[in-house]
Amino acid sequence: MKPEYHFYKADPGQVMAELGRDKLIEFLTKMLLIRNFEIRGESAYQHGKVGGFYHSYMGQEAIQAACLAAAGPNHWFTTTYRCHALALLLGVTPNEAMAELYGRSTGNAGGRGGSMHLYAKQMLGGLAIVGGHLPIATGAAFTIKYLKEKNKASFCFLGDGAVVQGAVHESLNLAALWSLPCIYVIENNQWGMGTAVERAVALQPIAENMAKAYGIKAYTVEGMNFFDCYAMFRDILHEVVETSRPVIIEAVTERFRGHSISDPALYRTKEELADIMGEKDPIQFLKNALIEAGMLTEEEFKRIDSEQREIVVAAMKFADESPWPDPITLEEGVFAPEDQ
Ligand SMILES: Cc1ncc(C[n+]2csc(CCOP(=O)(O)OP(=O)(O)O)c2C)c(N)n1
Repeated sequence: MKPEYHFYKADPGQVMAELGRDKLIEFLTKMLLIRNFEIRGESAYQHGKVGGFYHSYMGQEAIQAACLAAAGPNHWFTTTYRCHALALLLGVTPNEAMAELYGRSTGNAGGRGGSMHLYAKQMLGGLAIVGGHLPIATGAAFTIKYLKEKNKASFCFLGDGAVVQGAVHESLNLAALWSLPCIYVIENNQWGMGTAVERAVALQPIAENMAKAYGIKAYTVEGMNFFDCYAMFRDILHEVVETSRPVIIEAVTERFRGHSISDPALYRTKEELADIMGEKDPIQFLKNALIEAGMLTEEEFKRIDSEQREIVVAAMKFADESPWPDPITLEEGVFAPEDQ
């Protein structure tokens, strides 16, 4: 059973008026790029083109898309191994991202990092140790404060499974003690691998309860609702840069796939999935709202979707035709003191 959430709600009409049609279509397009990237990336994996792990962001697109729509890219960002969307939103091209999944030298990390380790100028990772990126995000918030940078925050996305990890609590404690402009976003997709959140986290709602322990504010939002996420990120960013106090957000969402591509997710029923992937789908939700508001037609939606599919298909071709990293470069980019 879901806990009693106190959701941050927005007026969709107000958000539509504020963002305007062009921006809304721009972010719907980005969400469709992410969706198509994940669908085709998975199929490339099934065809043996992608090695390692594959964690799909399908179902969660509204959260990071709305964050970027509200805050823009001029901040620090960190996330987990479920990192394709954030990289694409921060300007990594589909070609670079796909080539990284394929392990090619033209990839975003030269083919060394693979699916879990994408980067951008403002994105410190794509980091695979659960909870291990919170100290990095907190450190980024420290630099903002130390350098007295204005209108800048450190956004840190983590999963519900990470909140019981020690590094998470040490980070929150320091951020609260030192008043750091860090925005911790728990993307609660209900599962940490195959473990349901209520079997892993003792006190729920998560953010509301955790925040009390550190004397900071918490916000909870419906993570599949682009409008609510946008308004919340806009307001919180304003508050955080004014006060330099950290904040915890819980974005309640669903992942469409298993934990990773090798997880058939047998712990969920077909009915549950159909419910999540129907009208609750964040892309369908935004599409329906825009059609209802007269800002989009079904034909336009289909055209945008197929354009994004073509971009991703071209990225797969680019990746497939790209060279493997030269073995001579193996030691490049590796940090190790020379005399040891
Ligand atoms: C320190 C550490 N422990 C365990 C793992 C193995 N592991 C990888 S993902 C994961 C579950 C994390 O779930 P959650 O934080 O809810 O994120 P989600 O995958 O749902 O996005 C675990 C236990 C790991 N990578 N790092």
